[in-house]
Amino acid sequence: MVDFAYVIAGSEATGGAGIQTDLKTFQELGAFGLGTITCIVSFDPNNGWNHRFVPVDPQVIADQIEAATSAYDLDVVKIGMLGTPATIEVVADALAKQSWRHVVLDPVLICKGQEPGAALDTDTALRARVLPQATVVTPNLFEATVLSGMDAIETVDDLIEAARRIHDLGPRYVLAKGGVELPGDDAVDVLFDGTDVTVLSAPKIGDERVSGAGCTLAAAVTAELAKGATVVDAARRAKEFTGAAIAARVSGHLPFAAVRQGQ
Ligand code: PXL
Repeated sequence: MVDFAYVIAGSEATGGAGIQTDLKTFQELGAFGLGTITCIVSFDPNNGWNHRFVPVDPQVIADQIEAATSAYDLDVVKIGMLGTPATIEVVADALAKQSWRHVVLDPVLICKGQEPGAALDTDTALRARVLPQATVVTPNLFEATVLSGMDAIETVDDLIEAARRIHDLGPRYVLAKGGVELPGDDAVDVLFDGTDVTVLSAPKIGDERVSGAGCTLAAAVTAELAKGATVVDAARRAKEFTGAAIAARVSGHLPFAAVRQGQ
């Protein structure tokens, strides 16, 4: 049997995040990966490595999704960076055309090179069109703060409260990630299924954010779900896989390190 893991996300030209990371993760975890590109991010080495962001034409996104979903009977998809309300529209419409066993949403709200206000537009459109179709959503601390409407998330209890509030927006499972920014020695994630809270904890690896960690976690959840795991098992395995990818991180000329899968 072939376990298909499909991703709809942006390209990040240095290979540390985005769809490149998603496909590497799928490959390492033994799923057949295929992907649809929504936007192209090229960091600018001559301008503080800021993001240069170019959305793909909505019709070209629709064409890619048509090709992928016509080629195979896909039932598990990860949604990564969408970037604009127009992209969110076309992806949400395409998702609604078939039923999915799992839609894993990494709610990437903004990248640095986008106009101010883009996070707000993206937040509004994601909330209205994609979150209700998601079965699993994986916000980081910033995204959990925005999506929950809380003033701040400073403790594990706050993170649990944010997960509860985001659950009310429609997704079946919320996997909220504390990351390095939530105070404490451990990187804590909380999984809320509408009834039970599962706290996943592992010692922090360094105290700097590593590019692509969030992409890797959501992609690993997607691959494990594609292979038939339950959401709680998928979340546990994904956290382990992401920790290993953070530990094996690579550094180059960028001001941050990037995850390396499967070392
Ligand atoms: O890590 C978030 C992310 C997701 N997708 C793309 C990105 C980034 C961050 O740079 O460029 C395409």
